[in-house]
Order: sequence, then structure tokens, then C-alpha cells
Amino acid sequence: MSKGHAAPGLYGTLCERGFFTRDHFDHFRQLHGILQGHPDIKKCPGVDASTGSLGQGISIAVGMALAAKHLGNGVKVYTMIGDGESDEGLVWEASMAAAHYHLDNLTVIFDHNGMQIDGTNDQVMSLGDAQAKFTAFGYDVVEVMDGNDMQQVLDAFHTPVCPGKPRLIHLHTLKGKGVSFMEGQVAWHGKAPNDELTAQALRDLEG
Ligand SMILES: Cc1ncc(C[n+]2csc(CCOP(=O)(O)OP(=O)(O)O)c2C)c(N)n1
Ligand SMILES: [Mg+2]
Repeated sequence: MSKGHAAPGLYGTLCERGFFTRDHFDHFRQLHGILQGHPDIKKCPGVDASTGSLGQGISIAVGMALAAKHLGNGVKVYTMIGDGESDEGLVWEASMAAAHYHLDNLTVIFDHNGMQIDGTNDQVMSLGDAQAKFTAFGYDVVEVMDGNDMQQVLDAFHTPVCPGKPRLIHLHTLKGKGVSFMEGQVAWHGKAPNDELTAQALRDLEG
């Protein structure tokens, strides 16, 4: 999870997969809890890399994919990056290395929601034609028009890998999808809802 601030999504998945029990969520973001605000490889079972400093996760993924190639162990590496994260030069250095080393065992999932921590991408740092850039950097790009539709996402994962090229799955997404008052609202990037809004959010999601 290169965009380490999306840790809650990762934690929910790891919990469902049996890495730890649900009671740990009661201590989310608390000192000594295993579920820190950003994933911590030393604290949380199932976490493969400590992330949160944007750009570093994709770099670690490239290293893992390269190591797997050397070892010939058939391991495949998956990492998710954000569009705001892609303001970091490190994303592009890592991408260049992935293409240079022909890491076709690497899949980068690009969460393109048009927003970051304090504004839209175009307000903070325009990415321009992101897909053209990733293609130019050597990725085989698979585009998903609705990245919030899990069937479309799964279909993208099942497309055959292009030999010798890293793959980028370009997801067009809506930030806050499914929670009426959060959708497309940059202000909810990292804010906790109060009890009333939490109840509303759960109703929205369950509905
Ligand atoms: C190196 C670095 N700089 C700044 C930050 C602060 N920061 C946390 S999240 C974020 C925005 C990330 O935007 P994006 O990748 O689009 O993720 P999204 O908000 O869409 O989930 C920023 C700038 C950080 N975590 N790491
Ligand atoms: Mg974003």
C-alpha cells in the first residue's frame, strides 16, 4: 500500500483475511496499537512494507519485484499509488527502474481520483495526461473506467501480462465513494466523522 494513508482499507482487508482480530480496530491510531495511522511492518501482521511517506512504497515494490526475478521464485508484487502521490519524483524513478529491469511481475494500481490532501490535483500539481506519462515510462497500461466497480477491477487483473513490461492498472475512481457526504469532498481526506455522521456513513454503505 504505497499510498499508506489508505491504511484503514488495507486493515479491513487483512482482518477479513484472518491476519488479526476485529478488536484491534478499537485501538486504531492509538499508541501501542498494531493499527497505526500508516501501515507499520513491525506492528501489523500482513503488512509487507511500512509506508506513508509517499513515493516510497512503489520503490519498495520495485525492489521486491527485482529480488523475485533474481531468485526466480515466481512471486508477483502489487502496489497501490495515488495521483497526488505521483507528484513525488520517486514514483517516476521507481517506474523507470521497473521498465529498465523488465519487471513484468510488478503491477502498479494507480488510484486516479483527481484529488489529494488539500485540493484537486489541478489545484496542487497538475498531472496532465497521466496515462500517456505512465505509458512513456514503459508500463503496459490497463484502463478501468469505473475503478469503484469491483467487477471492472477484477477484469483488469485478469488481463494477460505483457512480457517484459511492468503493468499499470489505471483506475478512474471517486474519492469517498458510497458515503453521501464524503463523495468528491477533499475535506474528508483524513478527518474522523462524529457519531451522527458515522451512523449516516454506515447507513449509506449498508444501503
Ligand atoms: C512525502 C510525503 N509528502 C507529503 C505527505 C502528506 N500527504 C499525505 S496524503 C497526501 C495526498 C496524497 O494524495 P493521493 O495520492 O492522491 O491520495 P488520495 O488523497 O487520493 O487518497 C499528502 C500530500 C506524505 N504523506 N508524504
Ligand atoms: Mg488522489
